[in-house]
Amino acid sequence: MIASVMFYALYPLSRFFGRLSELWRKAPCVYVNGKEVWDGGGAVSGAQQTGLSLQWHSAGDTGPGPDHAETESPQGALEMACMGTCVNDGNDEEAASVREEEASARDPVMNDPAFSRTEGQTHSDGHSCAHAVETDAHAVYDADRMMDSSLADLYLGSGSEALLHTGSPVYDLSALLADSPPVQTAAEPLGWHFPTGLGLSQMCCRPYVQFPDVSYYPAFQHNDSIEVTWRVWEDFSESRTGAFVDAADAFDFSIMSYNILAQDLLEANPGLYTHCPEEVLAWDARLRTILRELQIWQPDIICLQEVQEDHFHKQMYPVLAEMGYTCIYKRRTGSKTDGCAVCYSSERFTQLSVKLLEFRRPDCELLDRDNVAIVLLLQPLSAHTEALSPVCVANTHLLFNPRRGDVKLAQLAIVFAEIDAMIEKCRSEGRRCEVVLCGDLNALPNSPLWRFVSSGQLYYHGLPTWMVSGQTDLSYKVHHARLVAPLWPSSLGVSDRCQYQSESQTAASGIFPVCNRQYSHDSMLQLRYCPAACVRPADLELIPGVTDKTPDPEDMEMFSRRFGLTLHHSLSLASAYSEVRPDTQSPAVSTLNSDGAAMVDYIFYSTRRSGSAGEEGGLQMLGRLSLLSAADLWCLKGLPNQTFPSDHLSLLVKLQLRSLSGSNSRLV
Ligand code: KL2
Repeated sequence: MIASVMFYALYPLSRFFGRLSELWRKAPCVYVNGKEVWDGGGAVSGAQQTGLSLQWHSAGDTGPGPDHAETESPQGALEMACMGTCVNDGNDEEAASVREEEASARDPVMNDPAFSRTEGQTHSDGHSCAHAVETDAHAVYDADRMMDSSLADLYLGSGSEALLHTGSPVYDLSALLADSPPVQTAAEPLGWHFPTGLGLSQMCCRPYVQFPDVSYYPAFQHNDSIEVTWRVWEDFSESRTGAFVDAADAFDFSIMSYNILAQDLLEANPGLYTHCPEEVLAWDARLRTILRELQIWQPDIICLQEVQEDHFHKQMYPVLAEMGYTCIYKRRTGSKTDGCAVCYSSERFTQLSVKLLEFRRPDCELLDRDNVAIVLLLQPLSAHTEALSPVCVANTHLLFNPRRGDVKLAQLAIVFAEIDAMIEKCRSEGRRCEVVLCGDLNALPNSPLWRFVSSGQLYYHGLPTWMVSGQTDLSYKVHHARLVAPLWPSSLGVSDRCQYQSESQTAASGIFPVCNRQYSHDSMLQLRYCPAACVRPADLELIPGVTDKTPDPEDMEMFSRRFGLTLHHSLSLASAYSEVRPDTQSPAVSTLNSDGAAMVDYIFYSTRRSGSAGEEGGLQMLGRLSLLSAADLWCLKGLPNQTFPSDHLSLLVKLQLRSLSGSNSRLV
């Protein structure tokens, strides 16, 4: 009794004195991505980074709130409490892998965890959180356009003025998000961090408040520096190429790609989120955080994936419409309840045309999956609208199945064909068209699929289909399904240059006049030299002059000319994000779950190939919101967490479209 009375009396007192004495004593320095953003009124500490994990609280939780922000922290609500390294035990990797394959008639045994090849990215690889706090020299604050000044104030807290003048402060999403906490466990004690979930149990923690003689934890060392790693705005506006462009001749716009994790998919794959406390998985909380993130950045164009139909129509669309967006939604075919959405600011763009693509083709055996895409042609609106090229925006979520690179490539080819058709349409009107390709491609950087997008060609002949996306390593398998020409039947109407073929072209090519597997004799004859047909079965009896026939080189040549064995597209695209973080060289990831982490989301934009004519064209990247490494994200308890509501991070870039000096500019 006496003990508890003393506890209740002493606890608030000790907190009070603790806070007071904090102001007196040299407070710990706070680093955000290596930059000191707050020294608590004390002297700058020379101490360098320690391992850390993060603790943040709601405004109500920590006490600072708006009126305390000045004295407590410029982040308003960001508090650091626990230090030490979060070394994981490495035992949970297998346990989490309970994914079921997407309906795959041809690959019924899909148990391999996706992303297993992304070495060093899984949370169980013993990464120390110290990796997460290396410095980021690229953090530059860019208030221009990305948000108005009132937002900036809110975002950076009341200290933003000072920060703007003293160096390179960074965006701190949590400050905004925390100001009305979407998810909060009421039971969580102030400043204490009790990690939950697999692999996080060994995270070292320490209390925010020190209890003299009561704490089991080591005393707080005031010369310890505390570092916070965060997503920062990386400014490339200085390094952009080409001649200086008068602001009046340029149209800057921001575009976001974001897989928001459909609630139905989350619930269908609980094994992927075993590390998450229940409250961060609740849809209501995630919705609030997603909308808040959109409100913070207000991208001019938003490309969303995994948008559940009912959630979009009932909950997201009304808010987005209120924010001034026009939205296009396309649900996946079949029984899946999610789809893609593109929303654009009606003030900044007007729609010239739109195409909703379904990749499932009933008459084509290969294309039997339910993924979709949206391809839009948008006209930028400004005082010089007529001088601005339209922008073709494509948004897709390609098939997940790591084994089915063949399907992914065919789906992607349809997207490219549609983009090509839009470019052609512009060309016929004497206009150039720029391109932004966004989405979750379910393929890793440097994978064949990625290289195809980036370089415009892919020699695919003989490539095992699992290798296409780089998500998994199935090299131990004896039998591999391989890519052979033709990748898809000509009845699809898409050539291996990823362009729509007219019916007459399709007929002229003479292969597979119908896609319902009723092939004419002539069609079959044309396939006699395709690589698959040239494989000699091991047990084939040798009958001289009959079964020993090897194709004559000229015929083979003719065959490979017809089926180039190489896939092409005619765009020149650059990826806005690189596969490593520029500061730390650690792999940047865009998605993370219990199975691992990887970069699968992209924003590609059209560029001019260096040295090509029409050098003045193409889009320029002015900046982007940095990604994080897997280690960073595990320090934030993985994804989704209280701040990042999906198992993907949003990608956000700012691009510049230059107006044309004449109508003779060439197309991409
Ligand atoms: O990887 V994703 O998550 O881009 O975030 O895209 C797909 C997967 C998404 C749409 O199909 O649902 C997830 N194992 C794990 N995740 C799966 C599986 C699976 N078998 N099937 C679908 N998804």
